[in-house]
Amino acid sequence: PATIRREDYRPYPWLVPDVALDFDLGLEATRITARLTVARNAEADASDTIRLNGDDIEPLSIKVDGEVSNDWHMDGSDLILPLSGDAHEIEIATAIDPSANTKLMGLFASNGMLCTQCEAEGFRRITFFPDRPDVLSTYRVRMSGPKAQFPVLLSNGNLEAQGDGEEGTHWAQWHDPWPKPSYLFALVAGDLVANSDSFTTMSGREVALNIWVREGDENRTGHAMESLKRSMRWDEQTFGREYDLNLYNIVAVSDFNMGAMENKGLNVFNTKYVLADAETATDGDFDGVEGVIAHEYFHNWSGNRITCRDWFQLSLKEGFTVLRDQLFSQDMGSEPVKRIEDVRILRGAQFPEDSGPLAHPIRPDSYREISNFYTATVYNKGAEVIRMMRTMAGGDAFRKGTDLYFDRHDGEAATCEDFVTAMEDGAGLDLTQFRLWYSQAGTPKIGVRMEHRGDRAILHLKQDVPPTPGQPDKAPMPIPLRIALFDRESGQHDGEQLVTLTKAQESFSFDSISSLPVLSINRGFSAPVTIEREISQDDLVFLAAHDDDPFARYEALQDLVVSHLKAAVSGQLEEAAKRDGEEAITSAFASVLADDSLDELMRGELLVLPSETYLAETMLVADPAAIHSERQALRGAIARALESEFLNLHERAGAVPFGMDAAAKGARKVKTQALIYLAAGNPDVARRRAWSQYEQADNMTDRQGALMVLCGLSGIERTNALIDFYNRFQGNPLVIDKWFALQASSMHPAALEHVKALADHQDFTLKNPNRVRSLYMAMAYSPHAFHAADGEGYRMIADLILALDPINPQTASRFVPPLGRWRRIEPKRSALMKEQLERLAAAPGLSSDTHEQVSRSLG
Ligand code: BAL
Ligand code: ZN
Repeated sequence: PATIRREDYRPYPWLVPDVALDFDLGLEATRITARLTVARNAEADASDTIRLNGDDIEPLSIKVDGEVSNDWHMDGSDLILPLSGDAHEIEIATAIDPSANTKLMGLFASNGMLCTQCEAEGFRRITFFPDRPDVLSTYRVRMSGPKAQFPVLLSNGNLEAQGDGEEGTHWAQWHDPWPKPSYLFALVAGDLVANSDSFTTMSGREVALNIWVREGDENRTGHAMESLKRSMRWDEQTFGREYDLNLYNIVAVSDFNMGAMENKGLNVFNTKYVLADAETATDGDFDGVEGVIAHEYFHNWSGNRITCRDWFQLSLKEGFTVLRDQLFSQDMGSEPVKRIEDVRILRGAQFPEDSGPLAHPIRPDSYREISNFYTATVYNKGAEVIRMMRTMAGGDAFRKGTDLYFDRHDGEAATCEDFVTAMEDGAGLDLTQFRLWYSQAGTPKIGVRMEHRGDRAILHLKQDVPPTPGQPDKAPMPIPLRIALFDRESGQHDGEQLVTLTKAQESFSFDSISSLPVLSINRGFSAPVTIEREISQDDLVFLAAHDDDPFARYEALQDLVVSHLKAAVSGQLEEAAKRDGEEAITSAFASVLADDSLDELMRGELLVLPSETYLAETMLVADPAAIHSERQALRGAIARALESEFLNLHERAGAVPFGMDAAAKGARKVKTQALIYLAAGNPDVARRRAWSQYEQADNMTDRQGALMVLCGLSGIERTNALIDFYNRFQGNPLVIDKWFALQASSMHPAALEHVKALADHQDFTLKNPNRVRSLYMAMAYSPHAFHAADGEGYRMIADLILALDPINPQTASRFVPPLGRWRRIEPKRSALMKEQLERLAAAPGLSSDTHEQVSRSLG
């Protein structure tokens, strides 16, 4: 398809106030009759035709104002109808085969049920429609189908009527009173059971809550239900947002491209983000369920009540909703730990995007396939940008800004500009320069130097926003940095301050400072930037031990490790200097292990080494093999020096009984961390400990942690644990996904061979996105396997893309970005990566999704 540009936006010439849809349901044949009332849009240029988008469908019959029309034509896959009057009724019939819909966009079959996914452009695969987010309609949906096969019939809004039909059929009619764009339409028909509950809103309205799953899964929906109720209460208390229907349905499906979808009143979820119990889900899975349930719920206001004018504004709803779910999870658990996890995701997924060929601003200027722009940049950097506004405004003023935004734009399809303006008016900020965060891509690099003169400390800051595709020159942006100046003697500071760098270079002076302080900067990760500070190893050790901002403390430890590993990987580190570095890091880790003031969750975070991907990101050109071996060597050195501490930690944590409280979760986290270190320092001890942790586990967190460590080691324990795990959980797809992923991402030298064998396993299928990701995404993001020196990892990913693309292009295109890193990898591997991209580019019949990613990656 052609490139679509933000600047070309025009309002749609027609309003479509009402839509009536009639579905005659069947897994292999579903017939749809759509009736649209249309009226001229006075705010748009007049047109004597109407363009209705279609994709892979044909009109079976068309009526205008009740009369059969033959006066239409197709323009590509769009339907064009002449319309002469000011208002009309259009009726169109289409038919589709949901069982053949392997793209999982539009109406598709999954495990004998029918369900929909319409964001971003799936509705056009059901019927012809102005499939764009600024056309808002109320929907009435009638569906009928065989009662035995589809006892449950759901759509958006409220159930108006239902009844039995002829020959074992039944029907239901739903009405959604809230005008919505087509991407929020949903329909589900299947044999499902519900976990039902209710919630009383702040104005005293009772809302019925249902989580629909396949029979047998209902006892694993308790955590999702509790998370939903907590989200509803939190959004009332924190953002003043109340739910607006008397019914909230969630349906879990096992074949799904995304994590979940916020359709009005009828969320459709990947089972991965609904089903959880201690036996089959890790603590991380529980957190994932809570976060995604909250995210989709929060969309009811940030996304549904106020939607996006066009898809360039995607971050308006996604960035804001990610921020809202992050703040919610911070409030539900440990705020600093959640912040560290979110920054780790940003650095692992978004920083590489921002520094590579796919870099784009959080509000992109052009696209060919919008599905390629559901990115970490739009979501996670988008959240960081709004978080910066909150930091600059303060919590209360920020709330005034969001209140104004919700009031002003309720019921509209809005823009990012609308949000920023509401924030200016409501929170009292001047965001003139700040708007650059919406238009400029690239992660700013902040140079930091501290100077002491007389009784003043002077902080010298400079910023550099690197060039990105299509944006060679950047203007300086406002960078809000929370800082503290520590006195070396007392280990204290006089209070945190916010400095905002607005120029390319700027100095900030602080009075009454008697000696050169130790600078703690970007506390809480107040700006999504890279800090390049001139700082000694001693000062980092100081901050790693003393900083009272937990994020900054974590960061000091990370910096200590990153600077050491960068030097080690460059090969410029003398043996003695290497030993000094290892000793400094070891002693910092010893302090972390011994610090009684830390809770175990935080200790667990502090013990995580920077990922190989993040380390590569800090280097202009990375050698993945050198990074892997130096990182493992450092881990081994720490582990050998602190073996008895890690053994003690493993034992102490192992004695904590199972529970879902923070202390028990923390114990599980450090338990597996201890095993990871022991595996690097003393594999024999680790193997025995891991096997016993595996065998004795009464929960998935411990079991998976032990299996992960065993997967990276050789020996009979590895084989036995893998066999046991498979047999124990056979028939539970989400757990079998783990079994695939643990092997594919393992530290084992033969990981790639394991992936090849697993691709032939009876349980492997390209038709299920979770399964594909569990094997191949795990491998593509495991640098050790993906970057095999002979290029086999690259070949395998390219082979996968070619095999998957005809089945599910949206999921296939997601595998291109790892290959797109080729310019930042050492020359030999770089050439092999590029070769695979060129092979893909030359492949006939590539989908537009994958083609766009491949050509941008080579461009
Ligand atoms: N809107 C797509 C899924 C999500 O971000 O919630
Ligand atoms: Zn979302």
